[in-house]
Amino acid sequence: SLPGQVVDLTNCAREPIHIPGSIQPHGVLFTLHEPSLTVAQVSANTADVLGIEPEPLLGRPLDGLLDEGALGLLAEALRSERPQENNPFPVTVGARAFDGIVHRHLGATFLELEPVRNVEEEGAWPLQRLLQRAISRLQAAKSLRELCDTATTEVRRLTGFERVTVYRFDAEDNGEVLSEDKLEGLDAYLGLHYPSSDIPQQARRLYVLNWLRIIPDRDYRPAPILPNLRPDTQQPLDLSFSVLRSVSPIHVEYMRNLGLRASMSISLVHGERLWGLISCGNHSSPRYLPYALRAACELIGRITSQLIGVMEEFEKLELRKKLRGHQERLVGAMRAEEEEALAGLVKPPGDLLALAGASGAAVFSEGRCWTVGRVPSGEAMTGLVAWLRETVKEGLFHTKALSGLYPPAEAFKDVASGLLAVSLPKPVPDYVLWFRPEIIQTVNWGGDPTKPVEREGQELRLHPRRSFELWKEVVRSTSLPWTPTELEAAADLRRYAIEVDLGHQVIREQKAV
Ligand code: BLA
Repeated sequence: SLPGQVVDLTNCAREPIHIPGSIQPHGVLFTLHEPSLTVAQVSANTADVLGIEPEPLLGRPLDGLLDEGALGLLAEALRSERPQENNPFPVTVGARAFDGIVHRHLGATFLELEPVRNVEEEGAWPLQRLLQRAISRLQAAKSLRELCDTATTEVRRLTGFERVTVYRFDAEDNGEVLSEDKLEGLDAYLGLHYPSSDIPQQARRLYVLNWLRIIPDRDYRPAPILPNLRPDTQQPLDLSFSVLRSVSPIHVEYMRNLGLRASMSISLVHGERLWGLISCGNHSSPRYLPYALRAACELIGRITSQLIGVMEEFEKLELRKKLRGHQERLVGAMRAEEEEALAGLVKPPGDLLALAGASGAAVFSEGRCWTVGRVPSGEAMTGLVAWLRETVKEGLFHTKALSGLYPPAEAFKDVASGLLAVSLPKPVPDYVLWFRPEIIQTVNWGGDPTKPVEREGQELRLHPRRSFELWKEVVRSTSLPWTPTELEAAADLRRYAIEVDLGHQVIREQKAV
């Protein structure tokens, strides 16, 4: 937690989660001086895990503590630029077997030891065959949805977690559960939305650097690091890449309220951005996964991330192709008009709405108005057009939160929280308007948010259903955003409309002569 300060819901984003000063106690952590490999810092739980008190270890060399083989492997790993590429390596201390996990960060050398556990679910092995199968299935996916569904089922098969989901973050970092694979009988989270505050910014930044974190048992007692500050720098030890890093107490409270005993999440990264998470949870019991299995999950995360980029590009191209079809029919219809080109836009059924993914549209031309789909009342639209003529000078205007700019729109947010408008340069400009309803009415309620919540009050303050309510507040009077592809299609239509209109004008002038 923050030195001298209580972390609460208002200062989450300031909690320095990379320097908690402690670890989760299912393993032990050492930092080492190089090249002597003497112990600089050690976690306080060595007696529980290794059977040796921590204080006497400080300043001591590792030989005599680790077996010869492990010392050799450690030294060899540390000769490389990226010692972590050698993880895990076998270590024995006394008669106990451990996974040795090494890395360097900011001038500190870390050695973490996790006890080798007998994996009770033998079904999780053999790892290589499962991984092969997962990767070929991911690569065979034909859409973003199929890719995410495959990632959830394959990670669940590999890890045995009771629930695995893919969360996707939108442009504002609000999350949506896109895919889910779970034990029968658990509440469904599929389709539920969460506000960005559920995963604060510093955690997102960390998750872009370190792609996997696991909390095997939420009810752990953190083991402090001794001494608390690095002997060489007198600074807190940065645990960004430690596999045992102690997690935020706020997040632990969240898990408790969720009835979640263990969790693990794998980053999905697109460019420099946290695109989403493969999020795993266990309700009924703690869940320890060996390093090798976590590394396999991380690999699935990396391949999925790569394929997400490919799928999104592909889906954008497909959409563009589809929009071009709508555009061609609309331009044809405008050309076919004798008088007002714009009147043609409402003739081919569906095309005008589909062009912008809108639920309603209106065409204002020479003082007349045509509409398709769900639109505000005539009076409301007249007011809106008057406001546009007054305030908006660009040829293309769009917003996903109209009432924030034009307060009267609050009255018709059900129909038009989002507005996309193109104007045609005339003495009195003509308009084509597209409308989108408030987002709340367009999301798919996979998780049935109308279901009554069992617990009330304090207990619920960090509950996902509470988050869902919060998210609904965040997105009040807001529509889904207009995508760059849709905006491009509207701008293209505007150019064609001007062109066709000019053609009509020339014909009219010729007739007049
Ligand atoms: C981290 N929050 C997380 C993580 C998830 C969530 C998946 C990643 C860590 C992990 O794998 O457990 C959110 N988990 C969810 C959601 C669901 C779920 C939405 O299962 C839905 C079903 N969290 C809050 C608030 C704060 C907060 C209000 O809800 C801050 C005030 C903090 N969440 C928080 C912090 C972390 C976190 C600090 C980082 C934990 C860490 O890595 O140390």
